Amino acid sequence: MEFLRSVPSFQSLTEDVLSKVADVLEATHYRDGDYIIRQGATGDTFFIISEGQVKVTQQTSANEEPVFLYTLSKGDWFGEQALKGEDVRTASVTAVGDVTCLVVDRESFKQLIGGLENVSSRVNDSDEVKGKIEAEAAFFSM
Ligand code: PCG
Repeated sequence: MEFLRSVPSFQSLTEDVLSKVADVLEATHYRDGDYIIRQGATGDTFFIISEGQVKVTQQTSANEEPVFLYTLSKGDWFGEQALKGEDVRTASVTAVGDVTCLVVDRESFKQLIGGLENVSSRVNDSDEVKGKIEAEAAFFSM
């Protein structure tokens, strides 16, 4: 609970919602180099980093090397893209050293976290990715 309360993006969640999140999440451990998420795979889980660091990489076309995008660390979260619209992972996420993530399933994410403005609209996507995500969102809301 204390950790969840300290996550900046969750500041606006009530104690009640936070304790529900605490009830449903599962702590999962990863070792250096483990793939937590593979781009292109389907996925229905949301991750909050409680220990360690992860690396986000993205391949923009099939014959190109993945490009390094970000390092995320304790208190950061990822995996929300596949829970909105299409369930395809838009980037790969790998562990850098030992990592512990708190994992939330799609249904709980939708009920408890998905409505947060700062979670539903990630600002750091490239225009290309943003366009793709918006197009998908528009398609699925028709
Ligand atoms: P998802 O479910 O597509 O799986 C990969 C995750 O990487 C993605 O959700 C985001 O949570 C996370 N991520 C972090 N930074 C970026 C970014 O710049 N672009 C994209 N597409 N995903 C990012």
